[in-house]
Amino acid sequence: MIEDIKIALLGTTGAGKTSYLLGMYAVMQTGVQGFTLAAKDMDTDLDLTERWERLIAVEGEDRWPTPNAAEMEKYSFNFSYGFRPLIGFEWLDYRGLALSDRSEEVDVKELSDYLTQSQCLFLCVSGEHLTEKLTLSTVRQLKSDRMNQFIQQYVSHDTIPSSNRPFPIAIIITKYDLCQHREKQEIIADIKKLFQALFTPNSGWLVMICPVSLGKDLSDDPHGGDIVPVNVHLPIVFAVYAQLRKWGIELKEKRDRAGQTVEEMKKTNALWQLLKEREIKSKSAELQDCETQLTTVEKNMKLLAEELQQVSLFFSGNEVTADV
Ligand SMILES: Nc1nc2c(ncn2[C@@H]2O[C@H](COP(=O)(O)OP(=O)(O)OP(=O)(O)O)[C@@H](O)[C@H]2O)c(=O)[nH]1
Ligand SMILES: [Mg+2]
Repeated sequence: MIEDIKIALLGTTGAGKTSYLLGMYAVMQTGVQGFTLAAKDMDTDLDLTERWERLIAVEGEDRWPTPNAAEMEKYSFNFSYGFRPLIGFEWLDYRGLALSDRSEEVDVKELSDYLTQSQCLFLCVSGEHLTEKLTLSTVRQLKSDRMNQFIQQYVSHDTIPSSNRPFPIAIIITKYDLCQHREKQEIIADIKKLFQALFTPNSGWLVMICPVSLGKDLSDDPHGGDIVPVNVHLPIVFAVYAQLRKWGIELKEKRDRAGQTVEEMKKTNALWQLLKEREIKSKSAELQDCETQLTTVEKNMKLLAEELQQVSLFFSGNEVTADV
């Protein structure tokens, strides 16, 4: 099992971060294609479920979560296939206003620390500000410039992404019900303008653009319509896929190195080989081990990639499809 991945979510206040977390958890608790999510802590599980039930059952303003207060809420989840844990991850929910605050505020500091340690980033942009063609005020409403600044400052600080070390970012268009009257391609073009740096050649960013919504009819009345989550599982599937992909690249490099060493050892004379027998054996075992792990990684990647066929994926600015 791989170490836990940290996912950071950037989005201004009201972008729908907490609502998204609740919806995503509810859907993934039941599972999609055998993939499930469970909070590592049983009480957290109950808490998230209760808050979700309120969102479905209650009508009016009260159904929605209250805006986050200054303290950070950290969640730990297990992502499993057929109840076999594949990967664990950590999720931070915080008050979106922190995006606009000065860096000496405690939670701004905590957020930036978390960002430097994250392996995957989710950007939340709300569909309520994408109902018409992009203007200058869109940038202000979404705080997209602020998000770009956070990415530059903290995310690509220690880990500059590259072709061999891609960094995954999911741009989540929350409340998509509010802008779905527009052509999807038009919205994607707007997103690419807002976050230009993430779509530049050779930059190493692996970017998914994913519309999500908690309901189809909420556009008429967000306090009265039925809650029917759409696409909420895809960003998580993407995060796990990207992590396995990265792990696959590392395993291949390790395998190739071990393979080369074994080849070289076998080229030496017989006496030397006899002396080095144990070393050759252990290297061969390492090689075998890499192959086995790689097979498992690729099998899981294939399952996840199937789910990702319907979303727009870009690597260093080029549109790509999820493959193994
Ligand atoms: N139409 C529609 N409205 C939504 C949807 N999801 C959330 N909302 C609305 O967006 C509001 C804000 O959502 P939150 O999840 O509290 O936003 P947040 O990003 O957590 O905000 P902070 O905690 O202040 O950072 C909610 O009160 C709802 O009115 C959705 O899928 N569709
Ligand atoms: Mg919130």
